[in-house]
Formats: sequence, structure tokens, C-alpha cells
Amino acid sequence: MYQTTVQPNLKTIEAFDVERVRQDFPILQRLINGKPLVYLDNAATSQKPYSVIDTVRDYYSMLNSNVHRGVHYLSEQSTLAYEDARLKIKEFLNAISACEIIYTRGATEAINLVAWTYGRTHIAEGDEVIISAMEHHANIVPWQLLCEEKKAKLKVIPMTDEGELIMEEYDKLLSDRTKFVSIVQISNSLGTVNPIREVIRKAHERNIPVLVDGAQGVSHLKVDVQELDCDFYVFSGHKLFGPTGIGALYGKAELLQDMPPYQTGGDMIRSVTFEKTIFNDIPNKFEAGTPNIAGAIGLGAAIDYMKYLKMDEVAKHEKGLLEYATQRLNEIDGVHIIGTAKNKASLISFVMDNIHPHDIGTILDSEGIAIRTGHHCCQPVMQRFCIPATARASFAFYNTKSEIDKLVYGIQKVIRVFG
Ligand code: C6P
Repeated sequence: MYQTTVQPNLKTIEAFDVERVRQDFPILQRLINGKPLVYLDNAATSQKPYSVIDTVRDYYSMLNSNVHRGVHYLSEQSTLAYEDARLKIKEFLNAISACEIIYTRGATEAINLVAWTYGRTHIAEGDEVIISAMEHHANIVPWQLLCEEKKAKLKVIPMTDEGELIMEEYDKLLSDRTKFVSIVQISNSLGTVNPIREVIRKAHERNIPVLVDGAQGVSHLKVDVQELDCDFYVFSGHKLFGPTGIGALYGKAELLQDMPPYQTGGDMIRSVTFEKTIFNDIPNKFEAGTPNIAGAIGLGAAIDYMKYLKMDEVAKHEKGLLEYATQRLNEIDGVHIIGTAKNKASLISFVMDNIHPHDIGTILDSEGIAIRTGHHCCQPVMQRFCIPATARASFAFYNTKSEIDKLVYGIQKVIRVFG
């Protein structure tokens, strides 16, 4: 078979070596505004290693053709590569079967899929859906619209000033009226790692299904959907060092089989007459139309790359970055970290006295430092902390302590300019 995934050149690496790993990411060699790029916007999207870039280029150069539709060589090979990538996702999440992995455009589409299929068929007037106070808009709005349509209620688990879920309040919200829980694994605006095992266990005691928004979780934590026992898990490929426009929904097979299709068209049908359509089995039932083939194969390459790196080594390195950055930022007068949960991922949101986060971002950009500023698609989080926006530095395994020193230098420049 044609080799679709370009193998990363990491075989000789015994232990995690950040300088070596950085060489796999061409963009990290760039200058921005005349300075070496310091990329600290990984929660928005992560950078891509050569192996992903080359895999996508090679697919278009050597294999391009549609999947599931041709008897010719290229179509068959494309189909094999596309399905092989699904297997890689299945193994990465430790799902039972590849038919439990549905390709989507990303986490947003995956949550919408569940809300509009499972939600529409299982939520009725008077029912309740529980989310948390730290959700991304992608895990608020689909449930809000569903609840409006069905005359159901959206309930919100509150959080503390540190940005931790108040689990006693969750206990109080759970009731016979609760029909679904949808919860973020790692908050993109605060960095909090939520106790999702406990959230799932408590919901399951009442037979309530749980969706986990793993958009930020998947690049920082080892995910095992069987061990978590979540009913749905969603993530985006572009935050996992893969291409944009591709992601996945994991769902337990019995739930997916029972759900109506999300979109209809080619490939999701078994037979069509003008009188009746019989739908395909999962996963195809949820993949109408020509899919993002190159994206899926590229995501497979990203997962291969992560396998070479090993998640526990990634986590150890990122923990060091978080601790160092927290200590350095806490030393600067006038900087306040928003989100100080005990269990945090390598992401720091902060505000500065009398300086708007956009001004922080602009000055840092002049130093070649990329961070995100704004509400991070979490306006209710900003309302909770009574702030309009934050500056957010989010780290990946290829970041270094010397880049954090540059961030600190940049923040000191912000103070000199605006302070
Ligand atoms: N957060 C950020 O800068 P999409 O856009 O579908 O790839 O992911 C949506 C999404 C859902 N849940 C969480 C927790 C997220 O962080 C995101 C994306 C980016 O924080 C872009 S807004």
C-alpha cells in the first residue's frame, strides 16, 4: 500500500528533547517583526510538524481521489488511508471500535451534531441540560438553542474565584429532570482541568449521558474514553498539531446507532428511492458528502507524531513550563492571573492594571510573541470575573523556558509603554 503518513524523524530520540522537537516545526524557525517567533497561542491553534505538512502534500501529489466511491486504484488507496486514519483516532482515544469515530470539521461541529441529533430526540419540555460556567460558546449555544426549541432548561454548574467547578452545586443540579450533561475537560480561558471522571460518574448514577469537550484536553492529557466512560468525546485536529477543518466525535456505538443523521446526502445512505431512504451504518451515517480526506489523513499523521512523543513526557515538560511561567508572572507588579485552579493545564490568562489586553497583545507582537487577547469565546467567564477580556499565553510541548523569559521581557515593555 502507498505510504500515506510521512514518518517523523524521531526514532532516535530516547528522552524528550525540546530543542530537537522544535526542529520538526518549520514555522518555529520564522522571524516575526524581525524577532524569532515565540508562539504562545497554542490553545487557539497549534503548529504543524513536517510529518503532517508532508503527509498532506504527498496525499495531494500522489493519491488525490474521492473515497468510498471508486474501483480505481487511487480511490481504493485513498479510502484505505482515510479509514486507516480513523483507526489511529480510535486507538488514540482507546475507543472500542473505529465505527465509534465520526469525522467532523472540529469540536464545534461535533457538539452541534450531538445537540441536534441526540438532543432533538431525547430532550423534551421540562427537561434539563447541565453545562458549566466555564464552557466555550461552542458548548453553550447549541444546548441553549435546543432548550429554547424544546422548552427545556439549561442549568449551569458555577465556579469558584479560582476557576474550579463547585461540585456540591453540581450535585444539587442533578435531578430526575436532567437528561444530558455537557462539560469541558480543560477550560480554554482559565486552564482549569476539570474532574470529569467524577462529573461522569455522578451523571451515570442517574443514567444521564455525558459529552466531554476535549478541544483543549486532547493535546495535554492522555485520553481513554473507555476508562472515562464518557458517552461522547469531541476534539479538533488543528489543536492536536493536525490540519484545520478536521476533528472527531467519539460516541458509544449503541448511542450513535440510535441517533438520527445530522446531515443527509451522498455516502450516508444505503439506498434511496423517491419514496424512502435507508441510511448507512455508523460511522458513514454521520458523514454526508465528500469528506475532508486530506485533513483526516493529516490528522492521522499528527496522531502518529504524538505517539512518538509520548503523552506523559509532554505532560511533564508542560507542567514545568506552567510552573515557571506562573512564578515569573506572579513576580511582576500589576499582573493578575485569572484562573488559579490547583489542577491546571499549561495556559495562563492574565490581566494588567489599567492596560487593555489588546494593548498587551500588540506590544508583545512587536517582539515576535504571539498570544491571544479577548474573551476567548467564553463571554460568561469574563462576566463571572467582571473583566472584558484577558491576555492568554498558552503553551505546547515545543515551548521553552527561555520563551517564557521573552514573554516576561515583553510584559515589562508593556508596562514601560502604558504603565
Ligand atoms: N477554542 C481558543 O482560542 P473549534 O473552533 O471547533 O476547533 O473548537 C471550538 C472549541 C470548543 N471548546 C473549547 C474548550 C475550545 O477551546 C474551542 C476552541 C479556541 O480558545 C478558538 S475560540
